[in-house]
Amino acid sequence: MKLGVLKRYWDFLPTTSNTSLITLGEGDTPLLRSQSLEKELGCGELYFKLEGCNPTGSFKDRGMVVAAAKALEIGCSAIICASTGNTSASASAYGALCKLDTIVIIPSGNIAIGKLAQAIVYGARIISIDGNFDQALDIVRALVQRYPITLVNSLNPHRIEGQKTAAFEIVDTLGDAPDFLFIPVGNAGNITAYWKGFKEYYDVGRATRMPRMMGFEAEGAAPIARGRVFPKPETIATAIRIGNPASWQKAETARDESGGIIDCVSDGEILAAYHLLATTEGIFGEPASAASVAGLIKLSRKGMNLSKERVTCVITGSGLKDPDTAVKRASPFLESAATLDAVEQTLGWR
Ligand code: AN7
Repeated sequence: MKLGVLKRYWDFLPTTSNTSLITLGEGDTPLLRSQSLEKELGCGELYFKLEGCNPTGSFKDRGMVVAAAKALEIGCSAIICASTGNTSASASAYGALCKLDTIVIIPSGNIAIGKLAQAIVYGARIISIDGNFDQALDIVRALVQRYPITLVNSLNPHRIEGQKTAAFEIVDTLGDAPDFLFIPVGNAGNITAYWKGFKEYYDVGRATRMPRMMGFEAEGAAPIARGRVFPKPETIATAIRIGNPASWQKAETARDESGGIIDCVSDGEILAAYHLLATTEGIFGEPASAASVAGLIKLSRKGMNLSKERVTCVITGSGLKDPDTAVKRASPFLESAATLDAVEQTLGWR
């Protein structure tokens, strides 16, 4: 049975005797050994942490379960977030579970259809703004100053607490921390959370080392990599279409303390990695998730030697969230009359 993040890591989380043990079955996601890229790139060991296997299809559930439990604990009856999609899907699900009024503010036209479907079906109040994620987050930050409503973006420290459990799981599964962790970066909460998790496990002796944190933004939305705000971020990976990340400084700290980097990858590199992951490993991550793999491919092509290293790539969300990107990029269908003969001919088998 799935324990859920709160029960499994209770002692490492900001829990009290008044914290409800809610769960939708988040956490305990697969860590898969690569079947092809590992050899192709010459990695010592390569693993994928499949966060798309969480209940709403992304890593956000780990943090949201803690944020929702803490909102319940203080008697708050409403939660709010800005989102590029996955946070809104997760907030809506846990909001429904906890009977909280859930408000999500999303950038119009730039959220994958599956994520929007989730917020709709879970019953959130959805406000689509004519602006981007950064503007939505500014509005949400102002609203929570004025009204008694809990912010459930990763500015809420309980989100980070919950998300750090993914690092715990990697160490629990491998027996120690990997040498490198490759991870997509958008609002920079997740890289912050992983680093916190790896440090905490190291501090209590559950790991003998800590990984280098290798964060990757999209080239058109690369504020940390480029060292400047992107007022008009653009990328096909709408989940990480963020120009002024809330956890900017913390992500730099994770990078610097770990001896890692925060770099960026182009949309072309993201899509190539997205297809490669699906066609060679059987893993369907969403475009933003593929930024971690695109980053690994980029560094390996530049000559980085990983032959003695243990590498983990975080696949942050499910590819099913964004069917439009999948279908748009597909090669044209083969068309055929509805007969056995015609299909055989179309296949070139007769
Ligand atoms: C699949 O849902 O920001 O660096 O509002 O959905 O912690 O922001 C999503 C981010 C990576 C980046 N992969 O994580 C949101 C949102 C996927 C994501 C990220 C997101 P952060």
